[in-house]
Amino acid sequence: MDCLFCKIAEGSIPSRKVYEDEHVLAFEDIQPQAPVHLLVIPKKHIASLDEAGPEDAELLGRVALAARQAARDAGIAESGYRVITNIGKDSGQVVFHVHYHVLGGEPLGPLVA
Ligand code: D5M
Repeated sequence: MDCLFCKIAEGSIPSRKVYEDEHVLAFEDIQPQAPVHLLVIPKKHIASLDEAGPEDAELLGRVALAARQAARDAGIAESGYRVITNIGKDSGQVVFHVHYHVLGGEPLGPLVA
């Protein structure tokens, strides 16, 4: 499958990893939109949250907890941060492998300008 984040998960495309376990990887976004901008993915290919099934519930919980841990490790947990996932065309999703953006390090302003 020609999926950029699958290749990052398997290590054939490099990334700046900040967290990794058996199921989940977190790495720095290549086009940061905030002083801290991380991406957290399941290693399993799921195109978007809309494609996830009940069998993915535990895995997605792991992704959420990894996002929290990555935020703590990046030093943004006390001041606050945002976790978002884009789903489909109108959201602007460009990589079709579930990823949670973790944004922080400055006041972020409204979610939609
Ligand atoms: O966001 C997809 C995000 O993926 C976007 O913020 C850029 C980021 N990106 C794209 N290629 C890479 C690589 N190679 N490393 C790290 N980050 C990357 P979306 O929610 O799909 O719009």
